[in-house]
Amino acid sequence: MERTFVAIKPDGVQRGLIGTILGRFEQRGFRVVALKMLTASRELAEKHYAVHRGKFFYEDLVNYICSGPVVAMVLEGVEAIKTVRLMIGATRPYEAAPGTIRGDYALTGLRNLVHASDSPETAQEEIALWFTPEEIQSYQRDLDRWIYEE
Ligand code: FUP
Repeated sequence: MERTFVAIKPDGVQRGLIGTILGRFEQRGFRVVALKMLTASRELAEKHYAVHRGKFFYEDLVNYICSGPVVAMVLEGVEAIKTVRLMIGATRPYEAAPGTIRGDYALTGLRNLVHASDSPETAQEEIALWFTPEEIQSYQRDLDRWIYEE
């Protein structure tokens, strides 16, 4: 099993898409093992987007992620990192395939609704940045045997 970090960004919360976005991941079969709403501090946002520091869109990006409450979560499942990235779609929503979250609900760059870790290394870093170990639950569900082969 793999864990990945996902955040519904402020536009997703404002547009009333928390349930829709979370529901897609649940319906796909992922286990939600951590979940909280918070408004990211500038310090948290700068750490989260450290890789983009110095790029032309960095300031706007940090301001955007801090602009209102976000819903942060950790999802668990087989190939979670890759599969969740495929589910959210291309970074630029106008290039995101229909059927993806961005491709179905978003149109432009800095209103792309959702973030998801893009590699095992970033997943580990982002989970540790946004959650304490105590905030993450390990559990089994009876229905997992209908999602995963024995
Ligand atoms: P993603 O992982 O798909 O969210 O994409 P990145 O981590 O590469 O980018 C993070 C955010 O930066 C995106 F959500 C949107 C913004 N961005 C731009 O505004 N312009 C760019 O050229 C690249 C990223």
